Amino acid sequence: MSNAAQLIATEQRLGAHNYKPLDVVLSRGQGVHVWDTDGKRYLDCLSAYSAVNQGHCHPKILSALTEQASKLTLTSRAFRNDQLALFYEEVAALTGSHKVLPMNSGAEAVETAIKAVRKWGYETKGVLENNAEIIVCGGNFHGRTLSVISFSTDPDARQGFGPFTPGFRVVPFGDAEAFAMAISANTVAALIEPIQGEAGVIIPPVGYFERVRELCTAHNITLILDEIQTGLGRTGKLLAEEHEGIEADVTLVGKALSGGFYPVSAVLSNSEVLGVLKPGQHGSTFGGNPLACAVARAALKVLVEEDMIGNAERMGAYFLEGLRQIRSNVVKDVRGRGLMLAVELVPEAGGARSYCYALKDRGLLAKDTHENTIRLAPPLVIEKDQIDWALQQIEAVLVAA
Ligand code: IF1
Repeated sequence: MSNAAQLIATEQRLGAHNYKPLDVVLSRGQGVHVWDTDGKRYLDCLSAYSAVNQGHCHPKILSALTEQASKLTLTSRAFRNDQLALFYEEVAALTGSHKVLPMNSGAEAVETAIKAVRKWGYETKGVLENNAEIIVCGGNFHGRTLSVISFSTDPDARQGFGPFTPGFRVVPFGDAEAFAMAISANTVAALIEPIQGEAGVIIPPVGYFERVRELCTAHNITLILDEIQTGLGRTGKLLAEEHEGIEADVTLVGKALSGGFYPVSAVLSNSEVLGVLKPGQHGSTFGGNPLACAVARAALKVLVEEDMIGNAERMGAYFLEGLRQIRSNVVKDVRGRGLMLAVELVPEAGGARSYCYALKDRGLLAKDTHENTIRLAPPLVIEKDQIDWALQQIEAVLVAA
């Protein structure tokens, strides 16, 4: 057995089988490329679900990590550390936020926001204790914790995991009138992805978010945008809300906040929402630790300094146009914003997964989602000739079909 086959067999034997990964065992990454254990190189068109927007093993983030790791890694929030304030300052200045609460995973940031808006609803809006409602959208993906899956509409994510957390109302994504109908006196917040990722890169109709923003303002509802996947340059803007011409009250970021080095997430708030949390009411052992803060500071810095956001906008438009030029019987739709792209196949194509395997054999890694969609989201440092090469591979597998 090859080394890779042995590693796969061991994973199968000892690991919980809560994933079904493509059988490629990676051992190295640099920029837009990753290498498997046999030394074969691939163009990464997933970017760890947009956590490595800055490219694999970015040298400046790496040196921030090693430098900080050799000085101080963790203090807990029982004491202060000399990186946290600087992280706050930089992330707040970049995103125009007034308050920041650091956590680790994306799901934790979502949970944090839910706790904060509920408390805000009781203390500030006057909603009766335990009656708070949060409006969410069908097809959402916000993480894997119990409260978060409580309002998932994906049977796989929910089935067998009840009882669930109450207090959520689900409305169709992109339907502002349905959103308006779901508002009650108990509505404290709306939690929405600017573009639904897991659902297959679903971009809402023009004007949807403008109307949702208006409704939230009119009814004193906190608008929480989950930018964990769409944020930090992925769509060609720092935050995807900029495409909609609106501002959220609470913004959730994670993933690329660390450039993939380390789990770092944050709740960003421009309203009084985070102000309701008092000492002892929320926290995390690792949240806001000096290593996380140093890594996040470097990850944000290179994103801006190296114009990765502008590159995402330009290269995203180029990639999308190239995908649209492909003539294939199996393509149903091509869509995207910035470098968050998707090719949806017709149902008769037999599923996107076999195409992802064909792309893998040609040296391009992409991930299928929702049976028929191939998601394409390379690191934001991708260059034109690399996209040209990717388009050749994608065209080859789609036209061979
Ligand atoms: C997995 C998808 C991506 C997210 C948004 C919160 C979180 C995520 C908008 C939670 C996480 C991930 C997790 C990953 C699969 C993945 C994903 F396919 F499910 F939809 F990215 F496209 N909000 N998304 O997209 O963040 O707690 O994971 O840090 O393996 O579950 P987390």
